[in-house]
Amino acid sequence: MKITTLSALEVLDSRGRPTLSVTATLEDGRSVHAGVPSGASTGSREAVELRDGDPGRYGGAGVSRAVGHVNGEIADALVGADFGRLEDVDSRLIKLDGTPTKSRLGANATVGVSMALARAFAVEAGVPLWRSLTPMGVEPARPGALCFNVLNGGVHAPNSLDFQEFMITPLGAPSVAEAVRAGAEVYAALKRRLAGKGFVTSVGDEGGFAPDIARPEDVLAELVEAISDAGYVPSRDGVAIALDPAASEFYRDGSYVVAGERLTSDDMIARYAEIIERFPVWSLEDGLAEGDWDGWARLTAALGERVQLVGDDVLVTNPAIISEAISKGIANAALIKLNQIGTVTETLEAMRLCREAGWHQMVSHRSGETPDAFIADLAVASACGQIKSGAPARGERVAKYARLTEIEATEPGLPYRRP
Ligand code: 2PG
Ligand code: MG
Repeated sequence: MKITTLSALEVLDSRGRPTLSVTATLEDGRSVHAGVPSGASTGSREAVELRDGDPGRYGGAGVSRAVGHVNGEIADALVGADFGRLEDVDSRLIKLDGTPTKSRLGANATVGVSMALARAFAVEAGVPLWRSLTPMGVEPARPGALCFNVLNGGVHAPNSLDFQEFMITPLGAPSVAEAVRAGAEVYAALKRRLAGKGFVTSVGDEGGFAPDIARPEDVLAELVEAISDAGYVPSRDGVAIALDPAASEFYRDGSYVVAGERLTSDDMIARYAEIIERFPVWSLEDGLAEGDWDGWARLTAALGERVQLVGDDVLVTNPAIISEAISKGIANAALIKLNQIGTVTETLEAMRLCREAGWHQMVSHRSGETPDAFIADLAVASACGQIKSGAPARGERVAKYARLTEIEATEPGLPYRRP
């Protein structure tokens, strides 16, 4: 596969911050695009998102240097070269950058190029992206766990809620289309409930409501009611709940600060045990902070049999860190975000390691998004069964659910995988 042009533009993401839009042209004139996502609650060991730091533009958040790298050095290296596989493109990018964290060219530059070129391979082969991304030996599948983030806190919303994401997962839905319907119906029921109690129903960065409720248990109680109001059963066979407290964000001086209370790792574990007892929570992401590996080991030992424990900030989609965590019994599932590692190939490698260890994987958007629905295809290709893409509302969030609905409609024979 050869490309004849490669270029990037500085465009805005869903938060109104600059990001990259990458375009490549194939030899027959067809073009492919990719939009680069951007996080707010980032892990410290993520690949480096290159920002200009020029206070005169976008308060320093411009990405013109990353854009320049795509249009210059990266285009020079890739345009006209004949690549047999995406792995060859990605290893070229990794070598060209030359740093362990992609800090020279910027992981925002490399991931945009890698995603665009993944699409170029699919277009050239005349197959959908998900088929072209499917690793050898994997049977692609529609994800049976769509995690809709219906209530936002933490750094994604300006309320007093410390936990970042309260997601509903219609695990009992028989199809993507029915899961989307359940997600939207519960979202609407939750809006009615919150409005009825006098809460504002404005939304956070991922489209979930952002009422000023401080205690996570109080939010969970509202969610359970909203699920029932919408006519579903709040359970692991009906509509269940997934949490991402994003605990690194409220870990201060060795304590977790939740609704004004200072808690130890063991207090947090006990609190989660109670939460799992009282509410239909099936998945808990970043329950403890990225640096608290001892706490994570105790959390995994205590709750790992009862609930999915997803590592995000602690693992950052990094194959080396995931391998270490697997060997140390830290978490039992990984969140998968392309821009945390910076190429599609390394992302697939992280997923392969998880599969081989019997770990689940949840493919994820970022809180800053574009309309690009790449992650929907990735979830199908990897057959991981799980995806989170924010609320069942707002264009940049629903683009991913819409893509899954489209894949389901065009390929009804694809197996439907529940975690
Ligand atoms: C997370 C993500 C996505 P961010 O913590 O899982 O929901 O947030 O992109 O801000 O890191
Ligand atoms: Mg997270």
